[in-house]
Amino acid sequence: MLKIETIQDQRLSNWVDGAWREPASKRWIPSFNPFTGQPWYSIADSDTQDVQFAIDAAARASALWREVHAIERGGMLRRLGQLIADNAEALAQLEVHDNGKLLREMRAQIGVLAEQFDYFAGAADKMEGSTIPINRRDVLAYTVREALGVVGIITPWNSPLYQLSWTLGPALAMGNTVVVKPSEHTSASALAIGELVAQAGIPAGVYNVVTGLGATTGDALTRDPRIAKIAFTGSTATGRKVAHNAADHFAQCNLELGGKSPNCVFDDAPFERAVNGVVAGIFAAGGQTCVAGSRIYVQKGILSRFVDALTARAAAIRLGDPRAEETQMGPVAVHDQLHKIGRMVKAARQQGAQVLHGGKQPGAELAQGWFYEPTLLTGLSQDAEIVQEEVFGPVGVVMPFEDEGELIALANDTRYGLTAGVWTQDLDRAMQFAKRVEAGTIWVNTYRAASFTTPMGGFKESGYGKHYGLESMREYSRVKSVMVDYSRTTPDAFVMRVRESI
Ligand code: TXE
Repeated sequence: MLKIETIQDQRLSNWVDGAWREPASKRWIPSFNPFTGQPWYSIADSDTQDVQFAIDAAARASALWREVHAIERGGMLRRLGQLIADNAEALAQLEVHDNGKLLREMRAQIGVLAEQFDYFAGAADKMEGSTIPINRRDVLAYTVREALGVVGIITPWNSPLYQLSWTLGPALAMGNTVVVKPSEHTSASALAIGELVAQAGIPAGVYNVVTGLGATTGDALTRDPRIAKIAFTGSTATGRKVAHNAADHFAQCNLELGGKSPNCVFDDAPFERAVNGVVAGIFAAGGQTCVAGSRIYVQKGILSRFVDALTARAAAIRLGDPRAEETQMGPVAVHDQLHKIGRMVKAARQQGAQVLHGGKQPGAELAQGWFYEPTLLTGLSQDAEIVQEEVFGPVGVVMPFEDEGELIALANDTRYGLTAGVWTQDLDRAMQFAKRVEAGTIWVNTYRAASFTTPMGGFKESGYGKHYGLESMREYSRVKSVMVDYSRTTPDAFVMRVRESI
């Protein structure tokens, strides 16, 4: 399997039909290590021909893979999970070099990914259909769930393996084949999985990776009529383009897009837990997560005490080498993203934001990497850009609220609807929040809790479709109804009537 030592300064080709394939385009794109700010390997800049070549392979393999018995498919996926566990350290190192995630966070995450493949392996042979009573003797009506065909997977740079796996598990378990277009900033781990897929005994062509830019490689993937479904994780703006392209050939979409999630603290919240939850909500992974709790609403009775505690915690966060055990926050994964954060904070300042902590890049010893300080702002109105738009960096905005009614209106005052958190000891209040806030996941006295057994996915402009759980097995399958007439008589009056009406 690819390892950091073997890919350093190398050109990585596409992984198609079970082997490395040089791109027909003959073009390459450098990929950067955000901690050093230096390029460290190149990926193929695939053109339409390269994408079509991968889809050809996936379409051919589709006919075979859907016929492999679900129990056998499950067995192969279980082996893939085991191989991921066996190679956890190498995969973790790849991700850390590619996007600056903390090494210890990646080690934990990859352990969970292995379990996740095991879960979907187990689900492969459990997607039962139903038998349906109908108004006719000796006719059996039943449903089966079958594979969709070729699924296109487009992933972003913030959690590349994680966001690949939440589609890959259910898509393969249901008998689909895939063509993956990882982010041009972080393609190594998706390519590395190619070799593990082969080692797991999964046939060539079931898993394919074409790398390249979104506007060319990604666009070509979403336009191909042989793609039955696109699973896209990324920005809302790109998600809209993907959905338009998919509509042209009636492909389904699963869109996991941006967020501007509210994390809301009532006066009666368990104080320390709420402080921890709010800090982790916005600063985990340097705020580069779709579920970041970037709007922090605090009830007026505890506002100043809570803000003091939060500011002290933000100030204590240790930035540094993502590989070091003591580091609590690594660099921003993508250089343009660093500029975006700086620009949005500057605009917020011009709109009157008070900076409680951070608000700039750190100096001296971290200057070579793409770092931004953990930042807390306050004093902004609800319509400020930074309150309404996703920063995708370590920037939280603290805002006061009076009562439950006002809070729910503020929490819902956003075009996004991915997640929301509430901290209170009042059960009725928590349940009202869960009922009235428009978000795909609600967290009560916790934040960021996620499990591959529980469906996750946004509302509103955060997208549609679900990851995780049996819900995601349904997401990558279609229902077929079958009616079998086993009567020995000529069609009765009922059937004739129905036939005439069709
Ligand atoms: O995302 P894009 P980017 C948000 C976040 C960030 C912003 C931009 O706010 O600042 O998006 O990040 C591919 N057709 N999120 O530019 O452009 C692209 O190559 C088909 C939130 O990285 O959405 C990459 O593989 N594909 C998000 C993927 O889409 C296209 C995570 C995501 O890229 C394409 C990431 C096109 N026309 C960013 N254009 C989250 N909420 O998790 C691009 N791509």
